[in-house]
Amino acid sequence: MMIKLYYSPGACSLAPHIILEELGIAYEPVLVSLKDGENKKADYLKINPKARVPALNVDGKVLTENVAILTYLGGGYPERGLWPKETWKQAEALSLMAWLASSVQVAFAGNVRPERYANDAAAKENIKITCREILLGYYADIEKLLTGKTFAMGGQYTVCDPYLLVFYRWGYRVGLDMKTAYPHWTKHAMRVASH
Ligand SMILES: N[C@@H](CCC(=O)N[C@@H](CS)C(=O)NCC(=O)O)C(=O)O
Repeated sequence: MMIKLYYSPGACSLAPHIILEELGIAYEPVLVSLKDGENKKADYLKINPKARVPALNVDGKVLTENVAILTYLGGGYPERGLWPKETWKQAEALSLMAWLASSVQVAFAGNVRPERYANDAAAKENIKITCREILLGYYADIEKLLTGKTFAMGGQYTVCDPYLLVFYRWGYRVGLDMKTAYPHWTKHAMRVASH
């Protein structure tokens, strides 16, 4: 099997990147530098017309979206135990990942790149402020979710955990004092980093 992961340092592609390393399977990491705009170049658009990372190429077929890639990697290697066994737990993992992708990441993007959603200066400023408030609400939800838990799904480390680490690291990018504000999430991040 030939697997390639298209990634950019620090981007949300970090989650499948960590999982590929943990699975210990052969794969080729392909750098698509977002800061150099490589995701918008013709060569990459042929791979992912959405111009985003991550993208996973498996034997010539391309999968995009973290939720799908993480589900594929977790569920595709059940013996590695990175994906819940019970359907209900799987649905819970999907629920968390879908929320991270469709709500938390979108609020983050509105805070750091309001130009994605508006072109008027006052509107952009307003989106930035509003999305920051929404993001802080979501971060508080994550702190609550991780309180009293070893990993996001409970005792089992799953593909959801490195996905949460992405947002933990991004907290610093928007100037949050993660250690002080989110002690349970901080412990979780340290557990994930040393897993
Ligand atoms: N919904 C997608 C979002 C992917 C996404 O937005 N990736 C960012 C990096 S974290 C990106 O490629 N941004 C490039 C850009 O906006 O130009 C997913 O969850 O995979």
